[in-house]
Amino acid sequence: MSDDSKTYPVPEAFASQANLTPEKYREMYAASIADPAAFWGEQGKRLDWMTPYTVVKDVSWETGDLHVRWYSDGVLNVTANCIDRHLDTRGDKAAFIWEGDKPGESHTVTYRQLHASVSKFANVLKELGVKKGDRVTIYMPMILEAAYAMLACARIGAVHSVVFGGFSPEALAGRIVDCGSEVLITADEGLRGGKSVPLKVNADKAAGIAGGTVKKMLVVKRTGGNVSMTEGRDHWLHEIGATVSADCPPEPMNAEDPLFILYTSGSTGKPKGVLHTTGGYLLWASMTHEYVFDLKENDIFWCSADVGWVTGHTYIIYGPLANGATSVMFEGVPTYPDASRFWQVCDKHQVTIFYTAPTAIRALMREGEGPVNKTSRKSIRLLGTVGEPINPEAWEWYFHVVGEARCPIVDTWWQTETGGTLIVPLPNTTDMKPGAGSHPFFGIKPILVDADGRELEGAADGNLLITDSWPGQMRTVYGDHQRFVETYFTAYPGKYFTGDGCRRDADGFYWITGRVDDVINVSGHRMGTAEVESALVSHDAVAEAAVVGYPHDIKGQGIYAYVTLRAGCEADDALRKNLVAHVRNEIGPIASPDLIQFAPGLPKTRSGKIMRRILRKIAENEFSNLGDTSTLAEPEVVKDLIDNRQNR
Ligand code: 6R9
Repeated sequence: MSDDSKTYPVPEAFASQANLTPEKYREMYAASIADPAAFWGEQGKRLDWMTPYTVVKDVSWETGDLHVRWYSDGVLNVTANCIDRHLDTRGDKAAFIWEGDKPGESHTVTYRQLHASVSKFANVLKELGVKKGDRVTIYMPMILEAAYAMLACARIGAVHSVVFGGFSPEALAGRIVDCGSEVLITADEGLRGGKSVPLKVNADKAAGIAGGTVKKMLVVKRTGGNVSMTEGRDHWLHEIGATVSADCPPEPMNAEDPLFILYTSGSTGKPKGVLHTTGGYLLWASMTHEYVFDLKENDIFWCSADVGWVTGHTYIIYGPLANGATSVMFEGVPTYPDASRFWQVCDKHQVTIFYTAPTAIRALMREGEGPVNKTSRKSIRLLGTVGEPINPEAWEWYFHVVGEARCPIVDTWWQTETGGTLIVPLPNTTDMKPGAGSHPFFGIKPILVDADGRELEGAADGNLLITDSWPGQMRTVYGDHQRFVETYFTAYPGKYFTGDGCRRDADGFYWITGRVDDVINVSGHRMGTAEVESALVSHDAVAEAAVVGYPHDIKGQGIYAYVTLRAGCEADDALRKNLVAHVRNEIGPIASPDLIQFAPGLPKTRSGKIMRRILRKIAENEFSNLGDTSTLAEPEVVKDLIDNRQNR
């Protein structure tokens, strides 16, 4: 359990060199709230504009006329900001230090080299016919070409949609079709934890499922594994790359032109294409990266996320590069070849700021202190976490064992939708409470409300809303503005509903308590229960399925599936295995159910709605207090569910 009263002061050695102070934070925060247009007008100057903006904020959160625009008459290019403007002063500085899956394989890319590689890649895309505004899907392992591909799109004004390399062909195809992406960039194979991932094979299957949408496929050679190339459609990057010039001027983009789409799970329906635009997003990425991580010119920053998630977009690519920082890009996994890999990489590259997910911390914690203690970690001065609430035990371990009580921890709360961090204990501005997201970033006004939308004052527990826009906010759901309005602005009109529950303690610290909708957070990855359910019912044996989360030691939440079978189907372990394989096939390994319970029936209301509250309680092993079950159509199904529960 979290303990409100347990606090740690910022370690002295850190405090004495920190960029911020509590006073400075208070002053800037007050200014950002008192006059947002003036504050953001000033902050916008951290970017280089081809045409400066005169309008700062043009936002309405009224459901009838919902629009979010920042710096809307400004013109800029993201890569001019992330690369070109650093060339004079940082041309020979490392932009990326790439560390391969296999220890010993690493290399460094300077800003000047990055400029050449991205320009070439952009010219390759032009050769393939990609134009400003076109959508390009990127399905790649964690290799530098993934970064080049994203930046090449931004250079010519194409809109990238990165799909995590662990997603299945089905999931990839759905995302390709949704945004009408005619170009797909992939690699022959990925490499993770010593195993190869058949990306090109998956991409071929996805192109087949997407039925003619994919006109061109650009393939990067990573492993040299054997793959088949479709004549006329598929091209090797190294072949076209050898023919194009390394000169590609950055395309002038309006601040509100789309930069990328990133699909994320919600409580209903298929994943939505979260759309971010050029100016406001880049500003948010850059500013949060600098302030949240106390950034200095000589830092070596490492965010261990995958570029397939928003954390990779903002804190591997856009934030660090906009700030001219050096960042580590890691192809592998925390436990390969063994559980000290993270810390060995920190020592090897002298990482100063390390940012990872609670699920990785818990997995490493399970291996004990040995793998940590055999490394030095002296270079590290700041630690960060993201993706899910961090339990105090994991926080303490991260602080004491990994950071030797020397490094503050920034627990960054944010979402794909928010573009970058919104709630965080900014370094050296506050005492730290293990597990607390703590305080709002500049310009962010969080409030807590009860189920009826009444604002709660003081110490309270409720739903977390944000009351005003910030530049990094998503602009729409790609192709479905109404869904944007309905998902985020309808339950509490005029305010942004985060989908998260949150507690504010008596000292004013915010503690994120987790999703209050039908989204579960498995190892920091968002899964809509509806997606897993629809994958399950697409199996011939399944009549009906209901999926809920349950507490899981390492993953944070595990996936618990209740399944009713069609008549004549045998409820046995073979079918269980079969269903898990089916879901992996439909969505990907991250959606694999951890527990499957076969049930003769599911608890439903008389109007036929599945009572998830009851299913959640049983999955959590808290069935002694199921609340009111009198509205159930068939109350007796509950007894069977309890008797046959899997989570004992
Ligand atoms: C960045 C990212 C967003 C959801 C979010 C919340 C959970 C993220 C958290 C956290 C507690 C943190 N979440 N960071 N919960 N403390 N520091 O993860 O984006 O994949 O869209 O997930 O993750 O529930 O609503 P995304």
